Amino acid sequence: MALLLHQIPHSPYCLPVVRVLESLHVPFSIVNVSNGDRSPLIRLTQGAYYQVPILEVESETPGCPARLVFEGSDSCSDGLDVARFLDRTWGHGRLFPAAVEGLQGILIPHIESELEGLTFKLADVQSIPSITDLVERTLIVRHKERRFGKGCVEQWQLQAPELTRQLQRLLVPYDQMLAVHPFLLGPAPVYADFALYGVLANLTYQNWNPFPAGLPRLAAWFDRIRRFEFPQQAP
Ligand SMILES: N[C@@H](CCC(=O)N[C@@H](CS)C(=O)NCC(=O)O)C(=O)O
Repeated sequence: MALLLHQIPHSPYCLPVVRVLESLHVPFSIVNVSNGDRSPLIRLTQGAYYQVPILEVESETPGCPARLVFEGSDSCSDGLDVARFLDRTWGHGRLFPAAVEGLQGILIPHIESELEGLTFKLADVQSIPSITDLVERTLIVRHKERRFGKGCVEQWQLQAPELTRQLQRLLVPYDQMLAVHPFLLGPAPVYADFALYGVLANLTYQNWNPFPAGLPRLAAWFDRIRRFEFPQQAP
């Protein structure tokens, strides 16, 4: 089954998908999307979606159209359509084990809202000024300002030390969880680990920011999750 991932390389929602596919030994190809121009995604989904990630799963039956998987495509109420598709198709239930479904239902929204709400600002203040294409940079700033108000990127720059302190505080419980297990909820990673990897890999992408200080178990876990491979299972 040929698999294409439409992504933005530093996106906190795409980094987990790449890491999950690698750790499950699933071959895939990547199409990088411009952050400032979502028109290829709009065309691909015939107007249904403009965000990333989007998975394009080519059918093995000649003439059958490719299947597209993105938030909302499978009507998952938690927005985890892509992650749950990966789990059903290649994960053998290891990303969403029934025993920790409730815990993940609390953890993943915390990671994708509370943590991501700080990490994306710290990443943006590093990444946006480094975009060399004037039009792309201006469109991204405009997109941010429409949502967060004029001058928001400059404000986040000034607030960066305080945002970093808030992030460190929010990460303390994650560091504590790792005192008892090598991964957040047990001996092997579940999707919450990959979601947390996504926000921290976005924060530290291309050394934009250092890994948050004072969290030694989390730092050791980050090293483990970025190299983790699931044992191969018979299809
Ligand atoms: N729950 C979705 C989240 C997707 C998402 O928020 N994607 C971001 C990537 S950084 C995006 O494309 N944002 C652009 C926008 O909202 O305009 C998923 O996990 O697939």
